[in-house]
Parts: sequence; structure tokens; C-alpha cells
Amino acid sequence: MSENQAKYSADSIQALEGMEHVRMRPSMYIGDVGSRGLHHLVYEVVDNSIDEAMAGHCDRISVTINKDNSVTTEDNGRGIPVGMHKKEGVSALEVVMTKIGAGGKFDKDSYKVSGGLHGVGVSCVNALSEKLTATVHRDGKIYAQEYQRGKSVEPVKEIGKSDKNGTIVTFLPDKTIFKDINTYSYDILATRLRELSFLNKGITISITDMRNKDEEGNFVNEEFHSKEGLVEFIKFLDETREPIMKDVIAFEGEKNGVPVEVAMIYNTSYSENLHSYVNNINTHEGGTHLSGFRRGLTHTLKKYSESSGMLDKLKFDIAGDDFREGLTAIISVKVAEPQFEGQTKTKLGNKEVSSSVSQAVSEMLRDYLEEHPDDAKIIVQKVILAAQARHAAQKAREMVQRKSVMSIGGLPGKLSDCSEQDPAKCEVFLVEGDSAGGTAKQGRDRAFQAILPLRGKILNVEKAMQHKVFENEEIRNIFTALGVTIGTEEDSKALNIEKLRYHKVVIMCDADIDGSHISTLILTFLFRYMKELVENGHVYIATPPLYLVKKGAKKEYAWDNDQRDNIMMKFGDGCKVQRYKGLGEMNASQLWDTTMNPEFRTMRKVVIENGVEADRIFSMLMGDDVPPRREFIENNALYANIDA
Ligand code: 0RA
Repeated sequence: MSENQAKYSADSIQALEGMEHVRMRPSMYIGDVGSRGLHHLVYEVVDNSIDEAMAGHCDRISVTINKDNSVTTEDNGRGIPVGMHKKEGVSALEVVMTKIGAGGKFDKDSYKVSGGLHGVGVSCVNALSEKLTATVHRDGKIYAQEYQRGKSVEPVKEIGKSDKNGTIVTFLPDKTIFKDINTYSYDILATRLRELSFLNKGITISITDMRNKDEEGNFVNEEFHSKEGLVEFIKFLDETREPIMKDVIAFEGEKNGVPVEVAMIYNTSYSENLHSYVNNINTHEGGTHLSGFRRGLTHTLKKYSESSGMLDKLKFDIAGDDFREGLTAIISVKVAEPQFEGQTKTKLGNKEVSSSVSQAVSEMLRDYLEEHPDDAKIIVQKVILAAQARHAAQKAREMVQRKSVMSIGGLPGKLSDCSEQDPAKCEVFLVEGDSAGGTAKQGRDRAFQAILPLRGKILNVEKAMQHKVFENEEIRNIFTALGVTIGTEEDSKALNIEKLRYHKVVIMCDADIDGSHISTLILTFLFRYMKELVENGHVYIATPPLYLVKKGAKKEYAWDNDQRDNIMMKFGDGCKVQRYKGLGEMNASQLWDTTMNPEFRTMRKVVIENGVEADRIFSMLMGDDVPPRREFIENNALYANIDA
């Protein structure tokens, strides 16, 4: 390669790394240009403020959603430096805002602990904003600079005097990039900011929505501040579960240079709720810190149980799962150079972290159990019960598998299967009730659509022990129809998703309260027992219409009251309106036209926007505690936070 060629390619690589590249390939930097990416812009700026707070320079952060859907973030940190940057010949502020990779901090020795999913910096937010203004309070003065699509409009200006320090950034996401979704969700932002306040105790984070007022006429607003950090996070997550011990077990320390924070509690439920974070990022896919936690927990509890003598009468071994039934835990670690792996880059790969966490957890738990013998006894009893239940569940599972081998083709008799064999082209409708099931069976395209009618309310898995779940006929039918098997002895929820017989699993229920309750029961089951199905985007909710408006030969369907009124207006006087109280009131061709025909139907895809919040909501909706559930249902459309 000639010197010129080498220089040319170096230049072109640099050019590609610039702001233009961010605009050309936004997904490479912020994941996607849908709702996730849009909200990510806010997290990116806030992460810089959190870094200031972690470095001890900031204790207040505020986020405001403005009327025009721009967002303003403000902190009381040191303020982005404004002095001349020697190498670039412009203000440091301009470098931070307009150079990709200039990142935040110039001092390399303090590692950036937050930094967003991709850690791309505020310049990236700038590149993807129609307009952005940065205002800095520093050294007794106020400085400001404005940018359009990542380019400065004029040099940094001094615009006044100030006795505060801090950074204020206002940005308006570029609608040519965020084409489909360009309005912010208060709930999504508030949930993340609350989470950040739990993960970084001591900081006050507020959010204000200038687009909406509450009953008292104030702009919708919340302020988050956590004194106890993860301990309060656990209490918040387990608000509607019943603890079996008085206090949250918590530990904070550093092992081999890795800061580790853990909080955990056991409750009366049968599910395991582990949530893990690396540098404030939720690691959905787990990784070395989570396996370190599991190992430390199993090791220590096993040792304690054995030496306590309580296991002596037990006729079988205790498995890893048994130690985690009814456990809610949060593991938060800070890693200097995290390696993220996995499908969504939310799995920690750093090998060394595993032993740091496992050692930390072992030591903490050992001490805790010694100091709290009463709690220790309660935990061991719970573990023994879990082991017994697991054995019963295993028997139920074996029975299902034996039975399914015996029935014809291994499929449930109630299933009306489709003729297509390629799962990617197949859909199965889980339909409420036999009569609606019959209509759906007549209305469907049997080439690629299968129908599985479900009898009334399926079991609430949130309140049932595993063996009850596996013994339940409706649930067994779902398992066998979908073709996935039900876990293994080591991992009771392991799913062989590659065997999935339909790539679209559609929940189809009546459009009334009972119908939403049944869809929620089915969703709860899928979320707890077939999470991968939801995570991989296979689960949908069908949306049948609420009304049929007719006048003479003209007819149109409506999905809400506004739509109905508009159609009635369009048709003029003399309309006949039919309200569908259930799927059963539609005939087969109506059901096909409105709800099943891929050309015209609208189906909502179920996505887990936030796994931690989804867990909390399912336990609230389906658990024992009634008042918060009523409040939630009154305040939200059922799926508001599941974001279908
Ligand atoms: C570069 C260097 C320093 C701080 C920051 C950036 C900084 C960035 C943001 C973004 C939002 N809020 C922020 N606060 C600070 C270090 C400052 C110094 O050494 O004085």
C-alpha cells in the first residue's frame, strides 16, 4: 500500500466515524430509531450527569419533557468545560458536543461507570437532533452554544453571570430520523429515572411533563430520591409480595477491584426474580456477574443447610433452582471495561467478574446467616419445600410428556392445526372459549392458521406452585400445541424454542374486562414460563373491533368510541350500530375480515420494554395484594406498561 493510499484510508475511516456516520447509521449508535432509540437519547445525556454525581460533583438532575416534545436535562455538576481545546482550536464544549468519541471526560483515570447501552456520548444525541442548545454555568458565568443536526451554529457565547455550576441541555429529536415514533413517553422515562435513583443512592432526580397537568393543575411531576439504594429497590419491586423475613439482606463492597452491590429478600411466591446491572445498565441476558451471584448463593446456602442438620431426613438432593424460589434479588456491579455480548448486547462477558461477585456474595451471606439464625431457618425451610415441590413438578412433567407421546401425533385434541409445516409461516390463535374457538376455526385460513380454544380462565400461575401449573390441562395443551417442552431437572424453565411450531402466537380474547383478564392470565403464563417466546417477538394480541356501524349496504368497523362517532358522522342519519360484546357475536367472515386476515388486521406485538417493571406489574396484577392492582387497572389501559 502506498503512503497516499494508507493516508486516504485512514482519513476515510475517520470521516466514517464522524457525526455524518451517526446520522447515516443511527442504529449502530443507539440501537434503533424506534421508541427505544428515542428514549435512549435522554438516557445518554442523563448518564453524563450521573457520572458527574458518581465523581462527587453533582446531586440534582432534572428532566423536562417540553410541549414541543423536546427534552431538557439539567444538573448541578461542574459544567462542561468551555476553555479552548488546544488540539481542535475550538471550545472544549464544542468538542464534547460535536466530536464522536470525544465522549465526556478528558481525564482517563476515573473510569466512566455509566455511559448508556453503547456509551456513545452526548455528541451522538446532538447529531440526531434537529436542534440542541447547551448552556453551561461555570466560573461565575453562563455560556451557551446552539447546534443544528450536530453542527454548531455559532461559537460559544458568554450570555450572563451565575453563582451556580451545572449543565443544561435541550434537544429536539430529528423527525427525519425518528420517523415513526417521535413523542416521549412519560412512563418510560420516569421508570428509568426511578431505577437510576435506586441504583445511585443520594441523587435527587426529577421529571416534569409540560404536556400534561394533574388534577390540581400542576404539570405532571415526580421526584425520585433513594437513601438506601438497592434495599429500597427491593421493597419497591416486592411491594405486592409477602416477605418471609423482616429485613432485606444487603451487601456492598469491593472484591478484586470490582464494586459489588447486592440486595435480596425471600417472599411467599414461587417465582425467581433476579435483576442484574452493570454500570447502571440492566443486563437482561445476565452474564458473569449473575452466574457469580448464583454460585455464591448456592454454595453458601448449601453449606449452611447441610451443617444445620435440617436436610438429614430429605430423600433427594437439593438443586440450584430450589435456592431461588421466591427470591427477589438485585446485583449491581461497576466494571471498568465491560464486554457486552448476546443478542441485545446485555450479557456481561468479563470472566473475572464472576469470582468477584461469587466471593462477595458468599462472604456476605455466610455472615448474615450466622448473625440471623431465625431468618436462616426460614430460608432453609423454604428451600426444602421448593425441593419437594420440584420433585412433584418433575413427576407432573413426565406425565405430560408420556401422555403427549400417546395421543395422535402428540398434539392436543382441541387443536385445529394448519397444513403448512414451516413454523416461520404459521400462526396459532389462543382463543377464549369453545364457541369463539369454533367461529375462529371456520373463519381462519387453514393453510397457515391454527386454532387452540382455551376453556374460560386459565390458571393464575403467579399464585400456583409449579406442579399445579404443569398438571393444568389448558396449560399442558398450550405446551404441546406449541411444541416446546417443559424444562429439565436442572432448569425448570428451560425452553427448546427451536422446536416452536408457530412463529406467531396470537392471544385472541373478547374486547371486554373479562377478556382482558383472560389475556392477562395467558400473558402472565407466557411471561413466567415461556419468557423467551415473548423476548423473541413471537407473542401478539389480536384486537377485535368493538362496533359495527351499518347504513344500507355500507358497513364499517370501529375499534373505539371516537372511530365509531366518526363513521356515524360520515354515514349520516339512520345508522345502525352493533356493539360486539364478545368474539362469539361475530360470524366467521366478520372475524376473518377484522381480526384474522393479515392484510387488514392490527395485532399488537408484545414487547418487554423493561423487564424489571414488567415483573413488578405482573406480580401486582396477578398476586395477592388487591388495592394496588385496582389502582393500576383504574389508572392504566391494561397493557400500558407492557407496551404492545
Ligand atoms: C467533560 C469534562 C468534564 C465534565 C463534563 C464533560 C460534563 C459533561 C456533562 C454532560 C451533562 N452534564 C455534564 N457535566 C459534566 C470535567 C469537568 C472538569 O474537569 O471541570
